[in-house]
Amino acid sequence: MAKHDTEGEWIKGWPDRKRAMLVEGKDQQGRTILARSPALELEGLITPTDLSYIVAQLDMPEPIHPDDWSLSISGEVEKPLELSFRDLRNLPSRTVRAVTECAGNDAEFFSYLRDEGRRKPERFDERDFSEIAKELAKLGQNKGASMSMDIAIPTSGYASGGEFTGVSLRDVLKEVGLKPEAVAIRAQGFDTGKPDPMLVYLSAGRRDFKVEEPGLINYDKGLPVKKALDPDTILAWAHNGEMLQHVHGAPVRLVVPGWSGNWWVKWLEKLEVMNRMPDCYYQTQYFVMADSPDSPKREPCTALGVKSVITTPREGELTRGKHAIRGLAWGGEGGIVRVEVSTDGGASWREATIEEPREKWLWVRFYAPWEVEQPGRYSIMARATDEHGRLQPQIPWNFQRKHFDGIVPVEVEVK
Ligand SMILES: Nc1nc2c(c(=O)[nH]1)N[C@H]1C(S)=C(S)[C@@H](COP(=O)(O)O)O[C@H]1N2
Ligand SMILES: [Mo]
Repeated sequence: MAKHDTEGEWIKGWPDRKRAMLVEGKDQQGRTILARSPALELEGLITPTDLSYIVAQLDMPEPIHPDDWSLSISGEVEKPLELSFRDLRNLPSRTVRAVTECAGNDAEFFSYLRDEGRRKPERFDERDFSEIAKELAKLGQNKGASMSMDIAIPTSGYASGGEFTGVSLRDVLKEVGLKPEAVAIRAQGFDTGKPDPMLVYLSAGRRDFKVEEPGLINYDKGLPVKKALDPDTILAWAHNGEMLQHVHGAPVRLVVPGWSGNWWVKWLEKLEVMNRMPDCYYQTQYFVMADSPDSPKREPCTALGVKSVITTPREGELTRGKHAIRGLAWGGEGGIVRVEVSTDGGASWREATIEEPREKWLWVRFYAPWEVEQPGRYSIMARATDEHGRLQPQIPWNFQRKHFDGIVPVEVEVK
């Protein structure tokens, strides 16, 4: 039995398997502001809430009681509104199952695939956050110095599968009446803070360029009207069958299936309908796609690419005989219709089975049996195709290394 699968604690009187854990990072007040999910080590399709990843870009806000909360909707509308939690819950609800993936998930693999000789990142790395915090602090003290950003901060573990319940944003926008000049909905959270340019430098892996420092801001994003009117774009108050937790944006967050996590604005307090794209920091400075910081062509990161990740076997030694190649696949523009696997480093491919159920915005599980008798080194790969015929990978190298969807070989040695 592989090490990761051995027996763990005794749970309620029965020996249990080793339990997967969230790896958390806390602020000075002890609040969790960052957490990596063990989603790739789990079974099924829905990541338990307590094992879902967490990202807060600004300061973690104080929780607010739903009775003291309201959402204002203003701007290019016929009838501005202020909705209480109760008003919102009096509207028809909708449940959406979707993958939330941070734009920076697996970013290190971009560098790995590009630079030969670079250390391979670990998808199942359980390194302590306090160690990482120390490395980050060291970088922070060296602000201004020209230094290598080549440090091994784990970038994997920022994706989870969840079930979200709320009301379609479209239904709320119907209540207020969009004016024809509406272009974007600026969604604002009640969390505030000063964005640290270090995050942009870290994300780029270099610091020889200037990053705007906007000072104290609220987290906000300007969602284009077309995506805002997709019925699966919802204002969610529930997650995995329970009321939304504070760290995930309670009382109400935006859920934007297919688009990277940064669009899923947490702790919502305001929707402002705009007649132009707003100049949000997390849309024009951070979470942008361009091939270099100086490139005049900068697009906000939107839909995720097409991605598959092998969860078994893991890198290392394997016995001869029967094995199963398994993993998860998902995409930013809808359902996965095909997954292929290779055991010869991509020289030949064969079709994997996509396991049921298959849902448009959620990941699917794939399976391919593999019988191997010949000892030696094997390079196992998977690649997915979505319902629009988009084949993995879709996302080119970009300087902030966002939306990684590349094909990462798993190297095994059959003994
Ligand atoms: N208000 C607010 N919303 C936010 C953020 C934030 O810092 N503030 N972080 C975003 C980012 S970058 C991600 S990846 C997701 C993470 O959602 P989760 O913590 O529920 O997994 O929330 C997004 N929504
Ligand atoms: Mo993110």
